[in-house]
Amino acid sequence: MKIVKSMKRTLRGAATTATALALLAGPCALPATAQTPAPAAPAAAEQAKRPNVIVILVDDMGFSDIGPYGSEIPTPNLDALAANGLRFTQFYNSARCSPSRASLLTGLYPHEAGVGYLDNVVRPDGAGGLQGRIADRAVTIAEVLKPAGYFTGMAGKWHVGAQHGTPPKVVGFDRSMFQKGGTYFPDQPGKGRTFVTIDGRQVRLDSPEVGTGEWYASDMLVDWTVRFVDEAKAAGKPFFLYLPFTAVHFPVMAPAEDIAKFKGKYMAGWDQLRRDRFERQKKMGLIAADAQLPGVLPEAYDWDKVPAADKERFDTIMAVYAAAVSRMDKAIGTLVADLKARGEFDNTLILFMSDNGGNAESGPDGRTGAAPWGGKYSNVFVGLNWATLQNTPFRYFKHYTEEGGIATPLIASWPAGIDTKVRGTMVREPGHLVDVMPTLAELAGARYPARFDGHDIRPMSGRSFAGAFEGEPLTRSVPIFWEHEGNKAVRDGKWKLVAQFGAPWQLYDMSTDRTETRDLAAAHPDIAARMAKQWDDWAATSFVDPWPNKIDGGVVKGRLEGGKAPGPGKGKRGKGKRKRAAQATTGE
Ligand SMILES: [Ca+2]
Repeated sequence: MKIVKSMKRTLRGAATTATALALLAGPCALPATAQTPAPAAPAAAEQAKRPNVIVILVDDMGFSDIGPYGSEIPTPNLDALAANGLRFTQFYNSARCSPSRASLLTGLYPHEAGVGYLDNVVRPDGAGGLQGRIADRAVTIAEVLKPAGYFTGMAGKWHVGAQHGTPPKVVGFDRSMFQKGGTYFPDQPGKGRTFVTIDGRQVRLDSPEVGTGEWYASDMLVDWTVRFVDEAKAAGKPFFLYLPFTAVHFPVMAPAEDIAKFKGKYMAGWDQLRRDRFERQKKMGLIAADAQLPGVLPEAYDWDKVPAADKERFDTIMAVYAAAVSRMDKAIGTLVADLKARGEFDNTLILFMSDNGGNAESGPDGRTGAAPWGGKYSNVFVGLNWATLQNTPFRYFKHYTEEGGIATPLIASWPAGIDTKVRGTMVREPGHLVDVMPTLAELAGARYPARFDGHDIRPMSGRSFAGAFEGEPLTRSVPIFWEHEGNKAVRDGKWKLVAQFGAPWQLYDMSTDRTETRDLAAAHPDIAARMAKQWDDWAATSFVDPWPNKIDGGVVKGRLEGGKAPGPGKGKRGKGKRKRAAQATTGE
């Protein structure tokens, strides 16, 4: 705790000065050249106590898919981390894979970081918000912590511009092992899936160098992470490790014996299971007792009207997904056990998050591909109905800026650093991925630079949440912003303004209506106008260009509706490489 207090003196103590505001807040208020204060060098004894950090990012997992957030899927290892750490009730991502990852890694909003869309989309003129790579005006957490003496490593899905010049090796990671998203097994077929990249070197996916035997990705990635822990210890350094899991992105896969454990458990149907999750969330205090569960979209199916054979198909789809969540939790248990065996668990800050909400792509029917579903040749997409369950109690999905698209669990575990008086409690102030950089820079005693590698660096857009570890209230001087595919939102205190592409703004009072059921835009036009201007000003200064066309994000009418059964295995993934944002449909 000494180190936290020491850093707080130097960083938060300066928060009343203009320069420190650039460090802790201000996405666009100050020029990129604003000088940020360097914290005083911690004393040697305090240096030794700086935490190790492991940032775990799960892919396409909904808000309520783990036990601490109301799931029926057993996740005992995450339960334990939450019970002894902190749960954030209003933490946000940026609605989609690449944008969220860029934001998490840089402490900037996606467009500021150069990755306002998936990293295969690059604007011809290059320098704005769609560069398909981490922009020169950004630095990664690895680049900030490494000069402070940290060992840096990552294992998992990268998805922020390896093909455009920013693989992990180039942006501060001492060691890296990355692969295409959705890679679960060593001999899984698929374009771009035949190799992994280890420290910049392409290695066959089924090479023993990647993992031995018929590995499953969650286990294999934890093995790599623990290897990096050992390398850091051998070097006598604290570590920053980034663990972006394959799980639970499409094509969802899991070992057959795990899928078998969940078969039949989803025959209760999405409607009942959603109500069950909602009741658990209210009971645990995650959601207000008087919260309203929003109605489902008109594209969703009424479970009671689904034919029996289709119910079995849907049950299997969700069993595959539940198995993938369960195995991800089991792998986290292995990670925790290995950290404990090395005496490193107590002083390791573990953060657990999802990069976007549950995914409705493929519409209400979902997809299955070749049997056995969940096996290496299959192509399971959960679809809109199960995604609605996954995002309980919120509406909409990955791609969208309603709460279902952007709300993520955040679990923080750090036995040596989180005060005993707050362990097991919930942090209720809003936060965003942009807050991770300032938090880690503070705890590591690292300096966020004003210039790096010959370029001016934008001030961080977030603020540290380290105070929460001591039970301090968290304040925020500027709103939180979103834009993805023309879907947009602003969160300013208790108010949230949100709109889908081409639709009018809606206004919600999140203090009384977190589930966005009562639009107050007409009742408070002054507040809506003020926040719309906040968004416009932010977009104008944050490289956010107007988006050209509507993307459905999986909210489409299914084939089952109207009496026609879904196909046995519409095996095709989303359309191939998109060269232009205007052609984009679905993707990682
Ligand atoms: Ca994702």
